[in-house]
Amino acid sequence: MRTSTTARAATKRHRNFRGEAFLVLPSAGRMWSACNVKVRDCWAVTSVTLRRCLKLGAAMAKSKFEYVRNFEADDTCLAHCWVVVRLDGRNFHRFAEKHNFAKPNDSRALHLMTKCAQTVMTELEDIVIAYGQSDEYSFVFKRKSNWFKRRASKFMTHVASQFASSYVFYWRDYFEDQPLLYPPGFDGRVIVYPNNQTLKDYLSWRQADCHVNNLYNTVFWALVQQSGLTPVQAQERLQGTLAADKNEILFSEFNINYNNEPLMYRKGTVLIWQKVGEVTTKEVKLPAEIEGKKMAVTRTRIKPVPLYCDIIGDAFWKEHPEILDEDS
Ligand code: DGT
Ligand code: MG
Ligand code: MG
Repeated sequence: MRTSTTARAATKRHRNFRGEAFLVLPSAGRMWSACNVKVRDCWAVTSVTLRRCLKLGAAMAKSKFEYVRNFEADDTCLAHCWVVVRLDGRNFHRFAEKHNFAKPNDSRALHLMTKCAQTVMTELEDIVIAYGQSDEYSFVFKRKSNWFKRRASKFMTHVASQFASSYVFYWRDYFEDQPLLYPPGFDGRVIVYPNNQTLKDYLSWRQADCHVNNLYNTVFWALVQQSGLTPVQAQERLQGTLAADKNEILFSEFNINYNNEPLMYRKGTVLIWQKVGEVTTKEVKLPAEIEGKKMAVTRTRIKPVPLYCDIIGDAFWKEHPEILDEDS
């Protein structure tokens, strides 16, 4: 193929998702695809066609429509602050009913949420810790992250879409006998915290919320499922009661010591990066006498690991100082 010297100099080689090579012509950024030419088809493309593409590109670069870019809001998160993205299931009251979630806690649903959060941490960049309970998960990006130039909309939409697609993708691994009846959705918000104390207070607030709701729900459903009260009667019975009263009802009427309830229900799930020894089997190449044999090989990887523990007190932060490290 013969092309003009200018066209050849400015033309770049790229590959598409099928691995096919393309020549990308220099034109206005978003119009590139209109001018792409497959390398293997290049013999059929005349320099006239290329020149036409270049003219179109130049025209688009100076488009009178370009000014609309200025309407895009600047949503850069303040430098050196913690960026938190919190997701919450949309109308999960209904979703839980329709999909027969166990009450008040369905361990399949909670583990699926955690699997999705692990996927988010692994696929996206710069998340140092995540915390989840009920139908929500919070993701904390490191203070000095420059991912997508710290644009809030990029953080939020990437987290929400990765989480939602994972929820559908992994559904069957956790709900073998329960088909997914309709696509779930998640809302997202971005909150910026200026220092370690406000970030720790944020996470404490979410964990305190988990505790208050779970204690209430545990007694509420015990009254309904075991004492036969209607939901309205159970609600009336619990009106005005304090935490101590609820603990007492659980213990005296249902022989339940709330402190012995599973930690995942009482504390929620914390995800942090930890070294994990992974055992894999590998075909051994050498030496010749054991060739073809499989051997167990242990490799160390860093993965988001779930912990079910208190994050309100200082002990957790003293044990894991790297999370709040200045340079994390
Ligand atoms: P929203 O967030 O305003 O769209 O509305 P919802 O319905 O998602 O309300 P929200 O987020 O305040 O509360 C979470 C709901 O999800 C709550 O009604 C109970 C339900 N849920 C979450 N996890 C479980 C579970 O493990 N078992 C059951 N039965 N329900 C759960
Ligand atoms: Mg919700
Ligand atoms: Mg919620």
